This record gives sequence, structure tokens and C-alpha cells, in this order.
Amino acid sequence: MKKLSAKDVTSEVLFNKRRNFLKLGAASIVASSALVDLMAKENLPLANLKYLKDANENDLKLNTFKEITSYNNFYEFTTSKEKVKDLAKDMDTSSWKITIDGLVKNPITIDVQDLIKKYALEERIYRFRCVEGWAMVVPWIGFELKKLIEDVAPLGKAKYVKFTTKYDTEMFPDQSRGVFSSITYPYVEGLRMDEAMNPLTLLAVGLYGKTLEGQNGAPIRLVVPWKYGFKSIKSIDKITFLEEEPLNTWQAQNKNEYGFYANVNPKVDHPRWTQKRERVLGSFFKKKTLAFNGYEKEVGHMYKDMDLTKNF
Ligand SMILES: Nc1nc2c(c(=O)[nH]1)N[C@H]1C(S)=C(S)[C@@H](COP(=O)(O)O)O[C@H]1N2
Ligand SMILES: [Mo]
Repeated sequence: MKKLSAKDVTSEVLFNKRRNFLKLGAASIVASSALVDLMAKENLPLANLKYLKDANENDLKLNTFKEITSYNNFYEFTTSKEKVKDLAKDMDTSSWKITIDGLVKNPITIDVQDLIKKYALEERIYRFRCVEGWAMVVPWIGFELKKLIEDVAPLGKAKYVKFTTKYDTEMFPDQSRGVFSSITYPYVEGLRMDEAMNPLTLLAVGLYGKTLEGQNGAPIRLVVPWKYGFKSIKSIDKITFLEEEPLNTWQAQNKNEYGFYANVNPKVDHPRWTQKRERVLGSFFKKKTLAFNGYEKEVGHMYKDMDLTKNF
């Protein structure tokens, strides 16, 4: 067995301090200089959101702020995961408005800052699994999409919810590449109404206590933890209620490889690679992929009568 070095001991101490610090929650943020030093060393951001803490009942081990903010898929900037953060650095999301329309009684266009004031924020510590085979655990901050849906009051005809990322070629360099880009813009995603209403489905506005960084989909993005990451659309500009299933971006790109449902499923391989295992960022070994990414109890009932090998 390897002897612990001074460095190992230090990081262990910092890890425990961070755990304790996180337990305090955002309400008790005090600018003690020791804490600020600690946070800088650990690359923790200065929290600026008030929210209810997640008890983390499954005792999931969080990925670091640095890991979550420096390895990203956000094609509007680039397909290089390591480069997104630099390109997204100057993304100006102030006075960002979001429109909710389509088959609803109360359509609305509202500033994201006002949305944040309207709905009490809570932390949700979720597993997150990209279709490419990497995974992480993220302490998101947001509110249930369900609350917003109840307020806009969908009509009986509304069966699906479509989400659209902002189209702005000044903000997102890859959007000006047109047909030369690998996907078409604006990025679109969709959920069935019951999926959108599921209590796990989150509209996230922050992580690690702080408003979202550009690379993670500022100022507001969807988080659907039992589905592959591409369903969790970033930087949303519009939410539309529809009668018909919307065509999501990745399905349009290649319907044999990416479906509408995209539920995490170790039994259905991607045509070009296995989905049986995944690599959690920061760990060397792969682990087994969990059905519905570990949320079968909460969401499995919605797919009981479906053939998940066809509806992948
Ligand atoms: N608008 C938009 N949303 C997007 C993407 C994208 O390229 N554009 N990539 C998706 C994919 S494939 C994944 S895995 C997650 C990655 O989220 P993260 O960078 O915050 O980890 O965002 C999803 N949402
Ligand atoms: Mo992904």
C-alpha cells in the first residue's frame, strides 16, 4: 500500500473542509478570509444564489467545480470540450428573456432574473451522463419545470414541450457556419408532457451555489438526469407547448444513432460504441451504466408500455 504523502493529507483535509462548508449552505456565506482562500485554492466559486440544500441522500460524490466547468459539450461555441470555457467567457447573458408560448392559456415573456425571483431555488445533486460515455455528478441549482408549466396552464391539446436555444450568431460563433456546421441551429430539444412534469426535471440557473457559467448553458438550461446529456438543452430562449412530438437536433442529425427519448440504458448500445459502462470525470476506472441513470424508481413507470429498444 502507498504511504500518504503530505500532499495527500492536505487534499484530504481540504476535502473535509469543503464538505463542511457546503453543509453550511448559501444562507450562511460569510466572507471569512480563510474561507475565501480555501475556495480559491479549491476552485470553488463565490456563491451568489439563495437556495434550499439537497440532503444528498444517495451520498453521491460531487465532481469538482473545475471539472464541471472545463469539460463541456456546447456546439454553438466549438466541438472541442476543453475549449468551450474560453470561448464562452465573455457570453453576455444580462437581460436575457425567455418566452413560453404555444398551446398554453398564459403565454409569457419574462426576464430570467424575474423568473429566479418568482420560484424558490433548490439544489439538486444529480448524476449526469453524456451519450458519449462520460459522466459526472453535479450540484445544480434551479426549480422544477413543473412549477412553470402549472403557471402557464397548458391546454388539453398540449402533449409535448419543445425547447429552443437562443439563435444569435454574434454570441455563438458556430451558428454562422450554416451548412458547414455539424448540427443545425438553433439547437432544439423536446419532452413528452409527463416527462416535463416529472419532479426530477429541472430548469437550472446555477451550480455549486453560483449562477451558471456560459459553458454550462447560462443563464438557464434544462436538466433531465435520467436521459443522455444532449436532452439537457442549454441557454434556452423559448419553451413551446405542442400537440406533435418535436424533432430534436440530434435526432435530425442522425436518427439511427440518437432518438427522441434518449433514456440512459445499458442494454441499448449506441451503433458505434457500448453503453454498458461509463467513465466518471476524474476517475480512471469505468463503472457500470445504471438503467435510467439510477432514477428508475422515479421515472420507470412512464415507459412501462414502451419498447425501449425501438424508442431509444
Ligand atoms: N444548446 C446546446 N445544448 C446542449 C449541447 C449543445 O451543444 N448545445 N450539448 C448537450 C450535450 S451533448 C451535453 S453532454 C450537455 C453537456 O452539458 P455540460 O457542458 O454542462 O456538462 O449539454 C447538452 N446541451
Ligand atoms: Mo452529450
